Amino acid sequence: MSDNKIQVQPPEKHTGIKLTTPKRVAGGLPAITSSMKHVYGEVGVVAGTKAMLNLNQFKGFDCPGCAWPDPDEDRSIVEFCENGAKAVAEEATTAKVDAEFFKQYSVQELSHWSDYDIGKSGRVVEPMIIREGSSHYEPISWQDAFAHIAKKLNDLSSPDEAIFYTSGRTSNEAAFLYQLFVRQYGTNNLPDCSNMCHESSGSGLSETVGIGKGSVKLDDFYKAEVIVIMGQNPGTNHPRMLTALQKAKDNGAKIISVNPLPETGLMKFQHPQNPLDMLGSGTALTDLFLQVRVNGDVPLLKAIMKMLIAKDESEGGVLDHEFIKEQTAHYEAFLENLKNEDLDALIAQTSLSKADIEEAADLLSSSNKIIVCWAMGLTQHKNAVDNIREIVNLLLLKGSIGKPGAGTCPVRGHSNVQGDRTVGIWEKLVPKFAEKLKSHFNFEPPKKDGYDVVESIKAMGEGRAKVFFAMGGNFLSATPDTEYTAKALQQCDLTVHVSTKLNRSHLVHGKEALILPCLGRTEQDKQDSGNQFVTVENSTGVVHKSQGGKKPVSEHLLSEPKIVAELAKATLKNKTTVDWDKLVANYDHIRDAIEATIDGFDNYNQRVRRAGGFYLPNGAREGDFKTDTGKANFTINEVPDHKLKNEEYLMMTIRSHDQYNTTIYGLHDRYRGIHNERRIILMNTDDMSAANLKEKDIVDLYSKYDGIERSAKGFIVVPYSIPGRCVATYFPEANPLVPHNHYARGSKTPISKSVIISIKRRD
Ligand SMILES: Nc1nc2c(c(=O)[nH]1)N[C@H]1C(S)=C(S)[C@@H](COP(=O)(O)OP(=O)(O)OC[C@H]3O[C@@H](n4cnc5c(=O)[nH]c(N)nc54)[C@H](O)[C@@H]3O)O[C@H]1N2
Ligand SMILES: Nc1nc2c(c(=O)[nH]1)N[C@H]1C(S)=C(S)[C@@H](COP(=O)(O)OP(=O)(O)OC[C@H]3O[C@@H](n4cnc5c(=O)[nH]c(N)nc54)[C@H](O)[C@@H]3O)O[C@H]1N2
Ligand SMILES: [Mo]
Repeated sequence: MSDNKIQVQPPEKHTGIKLTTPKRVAGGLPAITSSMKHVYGEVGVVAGTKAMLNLNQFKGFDCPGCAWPDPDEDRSIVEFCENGAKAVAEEATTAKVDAEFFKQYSVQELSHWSDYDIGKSGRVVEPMIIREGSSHYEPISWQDAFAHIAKKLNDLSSPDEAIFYTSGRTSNEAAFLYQLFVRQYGTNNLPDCSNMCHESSGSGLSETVGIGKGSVKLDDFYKAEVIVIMGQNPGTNHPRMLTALQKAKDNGAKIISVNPLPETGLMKFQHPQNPLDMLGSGTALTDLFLQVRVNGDVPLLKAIMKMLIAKDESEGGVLDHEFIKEQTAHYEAFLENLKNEDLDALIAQTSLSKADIEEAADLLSSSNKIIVCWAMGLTQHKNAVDNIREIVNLLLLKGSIGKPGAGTCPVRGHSNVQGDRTVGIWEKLVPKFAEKLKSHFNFEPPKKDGYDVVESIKAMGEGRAKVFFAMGGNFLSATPDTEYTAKALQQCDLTVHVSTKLNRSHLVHGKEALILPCLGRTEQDKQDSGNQFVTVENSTGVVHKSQGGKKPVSEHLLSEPKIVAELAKATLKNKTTVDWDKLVANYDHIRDAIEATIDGFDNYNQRVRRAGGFYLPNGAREGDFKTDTGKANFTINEVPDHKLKNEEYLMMTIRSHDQYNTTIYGLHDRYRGIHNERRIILMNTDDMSAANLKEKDIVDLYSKYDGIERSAKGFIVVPYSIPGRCVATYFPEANPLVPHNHYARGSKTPISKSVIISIKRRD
């Protein structure tokens, strides 16, 4: 029996590491075998095939994997990927977490399981409660669960003592109802996973081009001349993007990849659903790989822009002067600042050679249709917002925004993270939306900004917040500073999770805790008026339908909108001005309410019933920049300086090929050649020799911010191609090292991709 403390981080157990040479080609037959193993292993052959054929088809459900767009028309019969298959298998599993399960295992015992084993335990199939002082969850009826939560909420001395988190799988309908309930209850405490994800993109883009979303459509990829992919590992995290990149290449586009790691998917790709492609050795996707050091992107972009400007001055024809003059602001100040930067000093900050950067500048100088894509490698640093603003500077110099084949593409994570924000999940309440809510629903929404993720952690840690409610997600393991966040959650009077599956946040809980089990994407959702569908928004601003066809895994599950409506009724009673029963009986009514309160949803119910859905308006896409100047803004951004001491390294926390955020599908990082182990640290071989470390040595990791030493122990050293003084570990194992009070300027996203750490070998 393990010790009797609750284990708040993934336990320090080793699972038998095996290393192979990293893969050169992504996709291909191994991707098919791997998906099939996951689906058929979890759900059986017939159910598995049916589920897969429904995925991302016009009439089926939206893949719960990522937010990459589907083709507007002509979808192939199997528009899914290996990791989408794993996401479906994870949800469609036939294993069940029920009253018997919780009777058998105490929370303390479960907390010593690995995240992989916790996930494998199956779907939660009935509402559960753990009462104060108890060691086990026990069943509770839905009615009692809602009454219990309502009482706690109503007993608080202020609604601001409650926090309502959202993860990004929640549909538009559920998210809209949820924020409506929370605002009628009286707070804007609506942190979401976006705070840890693309918040920096939203901040950087809103300020510079007037909309916090990307400007490109899928079709723009097929018209682009150069596609730059920065800080993103699409082979693992957005595999369907590789198909688009392959098509872009067939049309003549060049691809530049900017990444500290030579990620397999970016290098070569075999389309797993294209038999002809399987015979060859795959398409080489990347034309130019820039192995930048961690957080070296601002100096790299500045160096490229300096080269472009110099070339324009000597030869002409490189910059789009007409665009700059007509459509942008603050160019002169930007130019002056950039001219004062020293090129060699910039290059030295990137760990790249001058020749490599010149090659990038050459590719860019001769093209006018450029798309820049990015993901977490850019958004999770102290200067993350600067990263995004610097990308915009580059695109503006080239006039590469607001026209076909060009623009910004922050590739979103969770399948509806973008939609949740569109329909009002935000700790800030935009005045125009507040007015619409007020006039449509006849109540006074709270004005004060609420807590985002890091402020929520602090508020709970300092006893200012006492009830934590989560619509999906795994707050404990996804947020930084695991030990601190665990204490913060444990201090709460009540923690509640609306979840499909068990995770560590259910085990590291408040004085009391509830799990409210909900339907998943793949399942039928039947309400009073009949079967319902929900809607979601992808990375390119397309709103479309999603409808599951599977029989729910248990008759006790409720849909997320139903859970919100029942909780709202129990909490607000006759104080509410909303007819919750009507809204939830037929989701068309929720969509009507969205249409009435949020721009861009005209004829929502009609348009979303068309195959493929509809595009939301996007000013930047049309060259209409809704900023403070009415133009696209150039900005000035500092070069970061981490001042690493001798024994220090810059650590990025990344995803393996076998996980979905905190959900661990398996223990293999197939493309990187790391098998059967997650507690690893990727290191450059020169750094290893300098630190006297060998392959497979076991080390403890420490970070020190604000005088506090944080640690994560028992990581196995893996030699890898990565720039000097940079290291990589997996999230969530390394989250205890990420300080909660260090975050991006302007977006408050935790610095999960540039944590300064030291490494000590175990003797
Ligand atoms: N299968 C699967 N799919 C997913 C997810 C998943 O966990 N599994 N998660 C979903 C979510 S929520 C999200 S947000 C996305 C995440 O998608 P990604 O952003 O691709 O995920 P990460 O693994 O965090 O990868 C970050 C990449 O950035 C690189 N990088 C790190 N630091 C830097 C830097 O300073 N500069 C540059 N240029 N590169 C850097 C890393 O080497 C890595 O390749 O994927 C979504 N899709
Ligand atoms: N160190 C480090 N930390 C990070 C990151 C990083 O790169 N490095 N990435 C950050 C990013 S980009 C993100 S988006 C966050 C992710 O943060 P979260 O979104 O909070 O975490 P997930 O692991 O995606 O949540 C998984 C849980 O969601 C529940 N779930 C799954 N499907 C459904 C559903 O349909 N409905 C409901 N109600 N519940 C469901 C299941 O119980 C599952 O256990 O993590 C962030 N944390
Ligand atoms: Mo994310």
